[in-house]
Amino acid sequence: ATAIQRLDYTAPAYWIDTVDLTFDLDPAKTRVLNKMRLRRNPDVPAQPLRLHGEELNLARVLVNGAGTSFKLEGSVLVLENLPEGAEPFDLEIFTTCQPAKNTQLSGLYVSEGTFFTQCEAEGFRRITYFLDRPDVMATYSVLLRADKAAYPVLLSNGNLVEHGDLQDGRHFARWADPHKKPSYLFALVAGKLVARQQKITSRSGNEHLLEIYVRAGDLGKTEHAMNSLMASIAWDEARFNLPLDLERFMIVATSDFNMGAMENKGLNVFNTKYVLASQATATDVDFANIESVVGHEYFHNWTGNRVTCRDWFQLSLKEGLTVFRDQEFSMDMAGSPSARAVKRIEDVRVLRTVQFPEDAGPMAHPVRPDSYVEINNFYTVTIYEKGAEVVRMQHNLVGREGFARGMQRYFERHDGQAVTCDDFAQAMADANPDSELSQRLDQFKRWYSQAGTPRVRAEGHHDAAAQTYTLTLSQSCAPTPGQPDKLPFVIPVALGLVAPDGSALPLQLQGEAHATGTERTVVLHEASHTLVFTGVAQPPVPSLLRGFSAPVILDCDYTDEDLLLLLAHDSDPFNRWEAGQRLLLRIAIENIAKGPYESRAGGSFEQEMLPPAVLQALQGVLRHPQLDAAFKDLVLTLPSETYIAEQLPEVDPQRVHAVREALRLELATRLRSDWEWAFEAHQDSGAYRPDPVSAGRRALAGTALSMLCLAAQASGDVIWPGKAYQRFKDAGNMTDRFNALSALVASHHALAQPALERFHALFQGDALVIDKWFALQASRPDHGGDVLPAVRQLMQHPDFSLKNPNRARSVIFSYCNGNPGGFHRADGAGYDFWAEQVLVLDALNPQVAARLARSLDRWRKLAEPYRATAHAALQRVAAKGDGLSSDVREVITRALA
Ligand code: B3K
Ligand code: ZN
Repeated sequence: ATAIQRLDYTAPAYWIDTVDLTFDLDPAKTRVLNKMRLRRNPDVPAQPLRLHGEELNLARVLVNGAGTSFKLEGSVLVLENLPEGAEPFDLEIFTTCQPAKNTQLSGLYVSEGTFFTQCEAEGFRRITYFLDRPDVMATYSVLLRADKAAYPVLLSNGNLVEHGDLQDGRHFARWADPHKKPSYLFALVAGKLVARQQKITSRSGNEHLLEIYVRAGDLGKTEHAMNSLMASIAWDEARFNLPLDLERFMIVATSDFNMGAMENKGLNVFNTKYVLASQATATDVDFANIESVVGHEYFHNWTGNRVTCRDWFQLSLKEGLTVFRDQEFSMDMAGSPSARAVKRIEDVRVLRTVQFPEDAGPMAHPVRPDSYVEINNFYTVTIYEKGAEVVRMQHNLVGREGFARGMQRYFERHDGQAVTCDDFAQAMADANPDSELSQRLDQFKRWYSQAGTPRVRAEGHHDAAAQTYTLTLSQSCAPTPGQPDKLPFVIPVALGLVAPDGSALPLQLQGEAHATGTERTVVLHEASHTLVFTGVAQPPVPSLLRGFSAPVILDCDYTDEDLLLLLAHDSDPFNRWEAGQRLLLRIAIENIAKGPYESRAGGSFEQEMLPPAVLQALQGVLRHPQLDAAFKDLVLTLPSETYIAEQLPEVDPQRVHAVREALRLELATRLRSDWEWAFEAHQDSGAYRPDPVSAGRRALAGTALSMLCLAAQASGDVIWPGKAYQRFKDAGNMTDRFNALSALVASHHALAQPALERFHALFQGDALVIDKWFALQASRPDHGGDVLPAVRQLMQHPDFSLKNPNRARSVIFSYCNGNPGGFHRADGAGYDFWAEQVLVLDALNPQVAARLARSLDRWRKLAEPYRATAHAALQRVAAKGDGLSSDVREVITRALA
């Protein structure tokens, strides 16, 4: 497979105006008749038509009703003798495919007896020969025929125009989609499903039918998804003036799905994980994820479907923008400023623990990549989450109203088109001509073209005599593969100054007539820039990058006292949390540097690591009368092993694990009575509701319980594990039940085993809950290498299956990606397991295998012996050579490059 280059883009040589598809659905052999109306693109030199196809059996090709000559060049169908001139012509292609054998879950496949499709990015070519590229937009009509008893429900995009019975127990349905669309948005579903239906009237007075299709027993778990869908529709109309443009909007859930969900026009297909929820089976986090994913897919209806991508290099045009929209939706739904801040912290945590490492590793790529081998490898946190940050910076530079104007301009210009990231930024700038975005647009667009995480260094100096505070901000960005030199970015830095007494200082820059406000955004666009604040009597502590105003790493030589001041007083909740994280990170790093823990007495940390002032500050947050429970929970959660590891030049993962575990234990024991208080004070008696406030209370109570079990395990106390077991048995909702189970499992208490058995018996047959059961065991804190054998054991369990992506992820990914202490073993056995699983999965499902292949991205940072064994494992996978999918090969090749 050769790399595709962004700059090689050329317009298609043909346009496809209409597509008329007839499916005779049969799991073993489905027949597909594809009648298209095409015309030559007059702007492109005349050339043969080259259609993509994959794993298809070609039976017939007709041009204007007559047979024609054709060639197959690998997977490409080449037609040379097409009618000349500008007149449209008809092309009819008849193929068959084998959905039951499709384990890749791309194209047309069968899941639990029901047909589903997944076409993004290049799955449509596994259904029929086509110009399978997003800039070819056509009008589709689809006729589905199938056995009526086995497949009573027949769905495709758009409106149902006709349906009825056929001979031999078969029936049919004809669907017509009024909107032009690229092939990646095509979908069909056929099987035994039932629907929750909801009629709504939009603000403009139009009626719509909303439907959520699931398996018969799951109907009771669709209420939250339906509420989320209605809320999404109302939100997009209210905030962006974007209405639902369909009479009928359907969501269908399947338990076999490669990712979260898919925004097919009018027929979204979802992983059951992001649809099904009930108080008894889903956690608060599940409820929140459902709201966010339902929103995300719905928002694609405008940002992605009405305006789509010209080519796949522009993927972030729709993904970054739609993630930004779903983040804003969740924040608006959360309501209070502090609940918004909690959501922001959670989003930034994902960005920094997953995207920053990606941007510093072998798979680093710009938000708009320049080349790829396999596009499926580029559905990354960089395209999605960093892309959303790039949109968020534009939002912050033009303001909320200005951003809404820019969106309006974007749709006025590009509705119905396939466009580029440049087009979006241009519309945003043009709608806000006086903004800093418009003035520095070309430079701002480096966020799309340059990979890597910029670092901003801040240095402050207080001059007591002059009463000035001088702050110098400078930026740099390390080289990434293929990009040795970086030019300066446009970096909005939201900042304030905190006085020693904790108050916010009014801000006045030298040359300004008077002070205005206590917070402002400085736009750093040079390599270095110096600000002089006047009227500053005492040395302040700068609060920088408030709300995480840009996706950068901030280096600032804060003292512990500075950080304690910010943790106690910063008016910006994000930076308040950040100050606490910096303190904890610093303590972790210092102790990691102190040398191998094995060499210390008894292999344990006898010395206390948390200075009294830090402990007191954390206690102050925990006991604070005003702060939200959700925020407290975030402050009291240590930086993850992955995040700590990223800050180190060379990583000994076992040392990181040992130090973090020891810190957790110390936090548990030294704040024991505070945790007891926290647990008791956050018990809810009322009816279960997954809103952010009560979810936050449950989260904090859950953390408290796990701390108390941890402390109990160290002291031999039996009260708290007993309480946890009781809570596990009696809990009225999955959040409390699962938190209690996790507390027992994570503390390695003897009650964990009976609790796990009971849990399994209770939820047998509920796949999503059984996934949690597997994941919990594969991600539990490692003790002396005990997780890997447990993982191998779990894979022997009758409920385990490699073919179901959710189940494979719950065990293998939870271990390889979610459990650094268990995975990075000095004997290399974790890496051996990884190599084994990548190879086995690759034969079944390359997309899932390629995700797993990313677990060793950061192997070069590892200390010996980890580095050498990881390298050997990578080479073992690479040795498969042509036996690998192009997906896995691209990831491994980059890792070894
Ligand atoms: N657009 C899909 C992702 C498709 C992934 C293809 N490998 C889901 C989403 O981002 O909404
Ligand atoms: Zn998306």
